[in-house]
Amino acid sequence: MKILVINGPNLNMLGVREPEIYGSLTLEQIKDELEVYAKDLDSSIELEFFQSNSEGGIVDKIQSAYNVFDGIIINPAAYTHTSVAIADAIASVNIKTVEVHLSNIYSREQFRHSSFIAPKCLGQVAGFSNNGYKMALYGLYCSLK
Ligand code: CA2
Repeated sequence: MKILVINGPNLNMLGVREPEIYGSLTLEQIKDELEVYAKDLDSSIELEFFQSNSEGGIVDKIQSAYNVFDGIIINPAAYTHTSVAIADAIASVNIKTVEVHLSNIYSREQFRHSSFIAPKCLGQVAGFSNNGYKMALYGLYCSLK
């Protein structure tokens, strides 16, 4: 089972600033932790990680997943609240996708309460910091196996 994990803009800065909102782990540490979790869950799970600060880069990566990956986990970061292009890309590849947010976007500013991405997804996990990626992987795994 091949799963693509996509992280959007500024998430490469995790662990550097705002740990009270996003947790203290770096993106590299979140990646390492998810690799360990995946191996424990099922040794046949293969993860690939991708981070981009650009909307086009994320759209290109989603398109390239067509017929290659079984599932996608995505934290679209700020593009969650603005990107029709990423939402359309997810719909176009027909790959089961789970949206993840480190913070609880519904307890923050009003503009973070809406997601263009969520309606194209199997589900959404928000507010559980780095553990959200593990929760998303478990949900995706159960729905794919
Ligand atoms: O809670 C999340 O995971 C978000 O996707 C994070 C985005 C935010 O725009 C979304 O509304 C919710 C922001 C990512 C910015 O990452 C930073 C990392 C370190 C320091 C500052 C920002």
